[in-house]
Amino acid sequence: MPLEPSGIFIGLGSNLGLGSKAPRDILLDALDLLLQNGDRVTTLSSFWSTKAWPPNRGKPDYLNAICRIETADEDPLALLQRCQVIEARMNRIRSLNDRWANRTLDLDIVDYNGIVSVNCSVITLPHPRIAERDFVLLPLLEIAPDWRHPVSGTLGRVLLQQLRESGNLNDCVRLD
Ligand code: A4P
Ligand code: MG
Repeated sequence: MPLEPSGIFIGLGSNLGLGSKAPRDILLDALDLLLQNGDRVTTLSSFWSTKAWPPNRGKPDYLNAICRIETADEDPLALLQRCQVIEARMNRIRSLNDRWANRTLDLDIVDYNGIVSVNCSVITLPHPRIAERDFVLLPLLEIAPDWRHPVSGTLGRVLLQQLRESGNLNDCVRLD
């Protein structure tokens, strides 16, 4: 049975300030810039303070959130490009030698209306590591409690429970 389109969800993350801006200011600016691009933010999760993954590498904690948006177009690639322009405006620097480098802003398209595009070189939908990440699932389930993984059809809350049972939790604290 085909899944109902689930909406467009963007993951926001930051573990590095920019000048006088703290990660929280950067995420708020990013939401503003999404709006200025015509991407209407309809729902925003809480902000979560999360331990950097992979663990034990001395990286600062992240601030993570998820928003649901509505776009004027129906084009995931165009959305990715808009997200990358926003990342660049926040001085996102991609490190060549550290895959998990600290970053001022990471915008990931977590789910685009349930589209599945596995192993595409430019964009992978849904984002490939959702099921392993409580820092994605926790805020996502806040705003979409009945969300299902577009590939497996498994409920997000079941994926979270599986993470709990495997002991692979990341220490996430919901902020007010
Ligand atoms: N790309 C492909 N598919 C997508 C998509 N669905 N959304 C491409 C966004 N981008 C997508 O991304 C690498 C390439 O993936 C891009 O060229 C894009 O075209 P990137 O943003 O340059 O690099 P990245 O962010 O390091 O990669 P990725 O895969 O987004 O990394 P992750 O898996 O998000 O890991 N710990 C905590 N606590 N919180 C975090 O948010 N984030 C990361 C980044 C590591 N540890 C973390 C967190
Ligand atoms: Mg990214």
